[in-house]
Amino acid sequence: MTLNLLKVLPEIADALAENRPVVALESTVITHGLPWPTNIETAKAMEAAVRESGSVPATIALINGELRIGLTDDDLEFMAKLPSDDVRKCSRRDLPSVIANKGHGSTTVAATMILADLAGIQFFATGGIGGVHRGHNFDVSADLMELGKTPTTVICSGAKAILDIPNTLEVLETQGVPVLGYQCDKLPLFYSRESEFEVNQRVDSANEIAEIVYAKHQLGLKNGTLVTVPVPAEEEVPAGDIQSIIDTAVKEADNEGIKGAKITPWLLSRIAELSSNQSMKANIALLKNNGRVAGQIASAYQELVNLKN
Ligand code: PSU
Ligand code: MN
Repeated sequence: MTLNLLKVLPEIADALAENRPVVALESTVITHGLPWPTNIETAKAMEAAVRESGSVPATIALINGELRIGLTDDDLEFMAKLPSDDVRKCSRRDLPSVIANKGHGSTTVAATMILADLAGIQFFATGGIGGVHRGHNFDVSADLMELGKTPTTVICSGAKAILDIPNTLEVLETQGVPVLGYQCDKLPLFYSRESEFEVNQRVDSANEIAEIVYAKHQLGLKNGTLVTVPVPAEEEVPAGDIQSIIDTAVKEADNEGIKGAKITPWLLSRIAELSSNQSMKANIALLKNNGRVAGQIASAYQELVNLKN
């Protein structure tokens, strides 16, 4: 029933049927996270990075109400050029109405986790997850709840400092989500390689992550896993350089009364405006790097499963 709703690209359907590694990618970063043409260039570079590490990329979105698992180059360009008002930023709550209205929708971390899971894809690479908003402790991204109940492993660079990081970690703890640090002990802060907050466990290789995800699967636990990967050192923007820009943007958003689903995209574009190209470069570099690491983890997991069976 559900599977009939999904339109899976043949290359991805074949890979899944043959137990080859596949990595899901989200589309809100394309429609609401980055401007044209950086968005399409980055989306393609991320897909290429997944391929280079031996996995098949599956970018997820809704086009005319169809659930697309994998986009062709034409689909990607179509989504990347859509004015953000013509495409719904879809979290869990938005999926039914966009399907029913035959609308266009980009998927957030929460919605991408759901659709990847329905398609049988276990690993998903993105930039940053949503979290608890600073000064608005009831504005908690549905991403955090989704991580508590959908078994997708999300590979990202932590969360942006636009968020309340300690409270975001508290919610993840309550939701039972392991926060793993890929070759790091402290939680990465998107543009910056580390924060003052410790991850639950440091992991140094894709194999180590595969073992943890496999053990969780064997236990029958249905929650997700968060793997946090620091931005490559050459492209890092030190916290001191970006912090005042982030603080300004958060204050302005408050003054303008920006709320709900609009706040994350608003802050992202304001920070891009207020900062030099450096922040954009970090953003692109970490997305590509996360695609590469996710491809390695998905491959390691498949090898482990083959070995155990
Ligand atoms: N953080 C970023 N870039 C992004 C997002 C978050 O640095 O593009 C997007 C992701 O798709 C994430 C969503 O799932 O914003 C969270 O939005 P909200 O806070 O409204 O749940
Ligand atoms: Mn919110």
